[in-house]
Amino acid sequence: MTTQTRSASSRKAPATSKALQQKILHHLHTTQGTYPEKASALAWWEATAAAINEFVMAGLTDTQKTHSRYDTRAVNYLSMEFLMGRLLSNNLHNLHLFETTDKALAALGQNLTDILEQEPDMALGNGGLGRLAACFLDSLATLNYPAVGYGIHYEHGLFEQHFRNGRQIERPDDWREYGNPWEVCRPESVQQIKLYGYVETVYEDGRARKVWHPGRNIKAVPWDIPVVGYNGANVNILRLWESRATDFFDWDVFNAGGYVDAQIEQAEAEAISKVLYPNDETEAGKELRLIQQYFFSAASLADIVRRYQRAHGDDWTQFPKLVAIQLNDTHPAVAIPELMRILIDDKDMDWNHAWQLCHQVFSYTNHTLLPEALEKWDLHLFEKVLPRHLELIYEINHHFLTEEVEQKWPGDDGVKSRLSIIEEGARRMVRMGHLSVIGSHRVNGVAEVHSELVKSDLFPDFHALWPHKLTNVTNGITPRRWLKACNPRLAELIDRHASKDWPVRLDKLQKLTDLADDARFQNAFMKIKHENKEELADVIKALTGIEVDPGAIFDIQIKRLHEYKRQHLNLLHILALYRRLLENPDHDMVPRVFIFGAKAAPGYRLAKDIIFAINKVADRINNDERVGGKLKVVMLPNYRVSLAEKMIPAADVSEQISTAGKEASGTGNMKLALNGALTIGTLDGANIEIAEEAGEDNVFIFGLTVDEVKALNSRGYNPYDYYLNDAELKAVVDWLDTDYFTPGQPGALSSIKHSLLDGGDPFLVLADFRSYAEAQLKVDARYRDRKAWARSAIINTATMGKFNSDRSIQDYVDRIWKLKPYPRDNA
Ligand code: GLS
Repeated sequence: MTTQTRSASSRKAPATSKALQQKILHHLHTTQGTYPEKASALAWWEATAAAINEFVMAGLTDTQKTHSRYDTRAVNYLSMEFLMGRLLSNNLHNLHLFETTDKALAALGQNLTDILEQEPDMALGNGGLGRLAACFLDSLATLNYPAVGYGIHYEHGLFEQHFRNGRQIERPDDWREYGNPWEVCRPESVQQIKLYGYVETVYEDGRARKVWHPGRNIKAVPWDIPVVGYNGANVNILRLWESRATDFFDWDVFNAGGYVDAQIEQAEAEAISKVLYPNDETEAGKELRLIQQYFFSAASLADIVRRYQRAHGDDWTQFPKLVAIQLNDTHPAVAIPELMRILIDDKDMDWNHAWQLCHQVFSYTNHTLLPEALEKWDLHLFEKVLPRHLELIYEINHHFLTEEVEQKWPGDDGVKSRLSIIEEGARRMVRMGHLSVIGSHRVNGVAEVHSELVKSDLFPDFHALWPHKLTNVTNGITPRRWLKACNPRLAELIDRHASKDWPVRLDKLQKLTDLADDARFQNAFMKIKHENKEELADVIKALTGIEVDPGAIFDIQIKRLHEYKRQHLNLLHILALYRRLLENPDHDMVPRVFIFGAKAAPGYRLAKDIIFAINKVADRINNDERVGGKLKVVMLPNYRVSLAEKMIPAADVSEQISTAGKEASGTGNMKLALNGALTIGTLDGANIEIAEEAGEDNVFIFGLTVDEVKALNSRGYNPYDYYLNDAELKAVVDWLDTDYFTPGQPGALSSIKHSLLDGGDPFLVLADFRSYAEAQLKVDARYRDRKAWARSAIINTATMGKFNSDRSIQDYVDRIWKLKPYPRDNA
């Protein structure tokens, strides 16, 4: 990506390029111990990061002083995942140091764009949920809200994806292998975490007390990553916990010759923060996963309580005034009984007082309706790992059922069993969703339609009980990373035609709608899109060897691979186009490149088969001269944040084709539309709100609605009804059963056909196929009318203001967190 076109900053850089040059050289010498003629690209990156860190750390210190001086109320955002991506480019943009650094490095004979490529992605998340957490941290800092992100310092983030003969191969991701210049270890804030063991009841002064005798102690070591707000705003922290053994190394065993045994405890303890579970929206169901959840929740709570008590001692009256805790999904739900344990067992508080505090501080975000993603823990497992917490959960449940539920529905056992935290059955389970709703004062979904479904389908009884508890906060994305930094040409065009403060006031892009019909603006807008496509074409060539024509429509589907997201619907349509071209080489269509990026959970067979199918179909089509260059298919390996930053600015079409009612929100849909892609999508998640903002004329909506999906399912869906009545659909589904795409291996792609027919097609791919194919014809027709396309693309960019994550954060602040902004002193 060229750097000369970076948009002019609206605020002055805090250093000249000369001064920065000196700093970089200084760090090259003194922290890297090398010199320009010898330094590797990695050393230049480290030295540049160290130079920039001087500004970051100064901002962090000022922010922390300000927070402590005003004793600020803060939100503590507990999340198992933070998908931060790379930090250097983002920090440079947020500090208005991008151009200065570019110049400084150029004067040193270095290229900033190449240096930025040295940074490994911080991939401590799976997909949307983790990236949302990262966008929220950016917005919280930008808006000067006191906030701490709490998560896990995974040694290995999301696996690296490679393809071997078209199949996904996973390799560990070693993002910190050579250190991480952004993080600071804080040994002074280490916490001890207890696990296993048993609970004893002791009687003191006629009172029963519970004493937990843990079977294991683990050390939680915090690493702080500064989060730099835009425009020199606050610098907050993301605190990530790493697990270590309490007794690091058993000298006695070692000396007695047990070299390996001496390290067992260490290995077991370190396993907790070793890997991120690579499941998106599926429950891992593993003891280790439960321990991970408790480990980081308990460490974070201990830290929150420690910070509070440092200022307020045993005066708990201020606690709910100063502390808000957001549970990002149910993963940290065990924080609720943990806070009860701290207050009751450690601080000697009575139940009602403790529960009152608890309930005031917690709130919970639901991110999915998929049943397999709604966490439930086997009660016996829970009891083994967290015996005291299970007792506390029983007690929370007892109070809830006998006081609240009984009062509302006297004598109704049916409602009690539906609402109980404990699910009865052959295997008794602890329902983490119920615990989260009961322990929180607010619960939110992540897009309008999703929040309505949370009320009506997921938690209807809770909604009847507490009509004001459930609310909506539509997701958002940070325009700093997802437009200003990743699409500098478009950012600069916007700087010139809308107001310069659009990176913080994204609603101001609306002004561009006035230019949607202006031929010169259209040309400028489409020229940028074309240049971005040329750059992506280079990336595609470099990563896959495939040559694509930037004049073709770039049609992009990037997201985790999951049946509900329906990459296979996209694939069936590609097969239909291929077939049309084979039947009639003159078939008239605008050349199209279908580009995918997706990782599949390693244990999700069908998802991996779909990746294989896409790769095999791509091989065949890309090497078939008969299609005359009208159709190409590309699956880019190792989709991640930094690759998304290259793909999104180059997209013409954004594929958002989930089964209605399944995608809670989506955020890739927002990023692509903001960068001028036209959505082809179902009325699902935030697509609905995108269509409202952009206008139905500027998106291509198809398929069954949420209500139609429900109606079809309750009538009894039979995929054969569609398969047998649509010759083209039947032909492409059957094609998957031949060896056309896998020569010599008939049946290699049959699992997809099987899932669509005998497997019952749970995500209604066949039901939506025809309407999808028709919508794709409209895409083709619109693209032929260059002016109409440009107009729609501009309107998409212009109308995405609502999806600024600053707006989401402001909604959280107004409806849930009630924070006040505190710009740092000395800013
Ligand atoms: C997810 C949803 O699937 C997405 O629709 C949503 O945009 C995201 C953030 O709210 O959360 N839930 C989940 O478990 N993973 C997600 O990406």
